Amino acid sequence: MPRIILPASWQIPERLSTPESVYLQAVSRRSYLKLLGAGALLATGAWPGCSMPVSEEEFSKSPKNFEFSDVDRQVYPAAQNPDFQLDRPITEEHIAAQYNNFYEFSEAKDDIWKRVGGFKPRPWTLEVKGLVKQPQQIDVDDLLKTMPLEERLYRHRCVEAWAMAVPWTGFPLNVLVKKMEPLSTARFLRFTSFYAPNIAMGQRGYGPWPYTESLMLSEAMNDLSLLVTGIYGHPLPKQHGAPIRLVTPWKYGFKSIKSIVSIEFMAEQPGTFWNTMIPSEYDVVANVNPHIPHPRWSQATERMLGTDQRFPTQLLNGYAPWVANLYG
Ligand SMILES: Nc1nc2c(c(=O)[nH]1)N[C@H]1C(S)=C(S)[C@@H](COP(=O)(O)O)O[C@H]1N2
Ligand SMILES: [Mo]
Repeated sequence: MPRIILPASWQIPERLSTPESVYLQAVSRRSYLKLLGAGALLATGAWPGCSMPVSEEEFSKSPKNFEFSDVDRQVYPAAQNPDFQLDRPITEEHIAAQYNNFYEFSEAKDDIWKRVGGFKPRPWTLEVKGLVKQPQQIDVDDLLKTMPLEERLYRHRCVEAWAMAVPWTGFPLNVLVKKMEPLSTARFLRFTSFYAPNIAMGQRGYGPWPYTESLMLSEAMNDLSLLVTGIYGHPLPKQHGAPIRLVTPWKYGFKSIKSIVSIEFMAEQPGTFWNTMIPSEYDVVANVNPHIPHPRWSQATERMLGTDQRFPTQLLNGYAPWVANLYG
């Protein structure tokens, strides 16, 4: 495979760059051609697969990408937890819903919402296994009935330097962990996403599919770690990771794994999707840190989706009061 020379990052406006996909593009011939074409198009300001979001009105006419199950109807909207306040406006729903990272469906961000139609998030079973006393297969509806759902306003910071601020609905991961009774040998959790290359075209391309992520048990037990089933007061649309995803707001967004099918308790640090592919760019711990640049761009500031407003990046994404003690 020839080495592909990418345009230097300063040649691509940040809003047009797709850094997490560069490696995937470099290993797939179809995408390689797309990339070369893109290089030529840069001069004209066009960029394939990167269009403006449609208006709120137009968006409201498109398929919603989420449904309420009978249980959902009883639990949404959940009460907001006042402990989590924002220092910036909430990102508009139709903006967040049109700009996603979900490589199972596309390497672009602006068309995930149009490509998830074939994905069926119900019925859905979450398997909890490994070093626990109570391994279980749990139907997501049963989880919703038994877990303490709440709404939290969280900032979300992608490693690519875009950010959003959204109301998630979910429950603390530590509630589930305690119920499963981890053995004393358990030190890590491995999260695995679904695998269905027949409907998720991206999984036909290169990558250690299915997508996996990990947390230290101590991180999983922190109150900030949230298993999320909803956003903006309703169940998660498919593009946001229906029916259940992780959210760890002090870490870069790639840790917030979507559409989880299993959580395994382990003694050793497991391999993870991005870290396995590009360890130099995607750290396993991945705590937000303005002082440690990504090898190809600065992490000093972040750009809010929708407004393009820039904020200085905060250490641990502003969540140091909750999590700094985890890292000594
Ligand atoms: N299964 C899976 N989970 C994933 C990803 C992915 O490609 N596949 N992308 C991650 C990245 S890089 C980010 S920034 C967030 C984006 O979440 P959002 O699209 O809901 O904003 O999802 C994360 N979870
Ligand atoms: Mo990301």
